[in-house]
Amino acid sequence: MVRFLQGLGKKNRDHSMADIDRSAVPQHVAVIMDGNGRWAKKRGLPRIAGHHAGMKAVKRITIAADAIGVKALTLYAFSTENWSRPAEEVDFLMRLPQEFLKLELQELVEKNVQVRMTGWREGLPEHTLAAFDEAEEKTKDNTGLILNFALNYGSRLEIVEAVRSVARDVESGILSPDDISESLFSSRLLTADLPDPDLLIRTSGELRLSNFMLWQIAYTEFWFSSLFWPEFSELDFYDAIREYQRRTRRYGGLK
Ligand code: V07
Repeated sequence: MVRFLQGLGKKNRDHSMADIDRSAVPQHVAVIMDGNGRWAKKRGLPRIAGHHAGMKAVKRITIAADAIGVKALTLYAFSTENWSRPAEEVDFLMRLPQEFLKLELQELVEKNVQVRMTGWREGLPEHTLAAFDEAEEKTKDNTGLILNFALNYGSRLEIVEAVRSVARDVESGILSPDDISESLFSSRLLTADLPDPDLLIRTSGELRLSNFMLWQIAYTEFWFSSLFWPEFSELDFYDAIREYQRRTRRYGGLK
């Protein structure tokens, strides 16, 4: 029954890209790609099969975001908390950047996409970093969509590190406490070179932030989907975009 309804829904949304207002596309969309393990369990598959299917959704949503002119897409791929998962699962996850880039890097280069990472390099395996470094190098001059992977990222630690960096400058006399402003603090975060997200999407029905961009989401619109990440389609993405546009439309008149 659920399948049947989803199928119908898709049919009805066939032209959902057509009514997106291209002059009001969110600049930065951030996504918590949740539900890969549960998607696999539902099908009697191992969790890693869910992570693999999740990679296909990464490709789909990257193309969908690029197609409507989103400037930056941040995907939460691995949190600082995810290290507590079984070693076998962590090892598999750490090979996904390589696998994804082996399949997709050429097309990303051709599509003028710039690949970036938000997170700590320390702790990531050498092979993961090497794959990412190659992608970053090959796309560094691209001027299209910024495809930003949050990898080994956690927001509280990011904030603590920013506080440390400001405190060091105060201690050494470079800064006075009166110089500390919102924009100065933002400039010490890992996301200093990105605008704050305009829209945050979380899949799989969980209604939490899970230590993701706590400072940056102060004014962000939230969109929660009950779909598991591997089944999240470009049509679902465009639903989120249209709802974002509906919510923000009145600002022009009322702000
Ligand atoms: C990962 C697939 C998507 C669902 C969420 C968890 C599993 C793509 C990447 C990736 C990362 C960096 C990069 C290129 C690709 C990735 C991890 C997990 C750790 F430069 N998907 N994906 N990285 N999953």
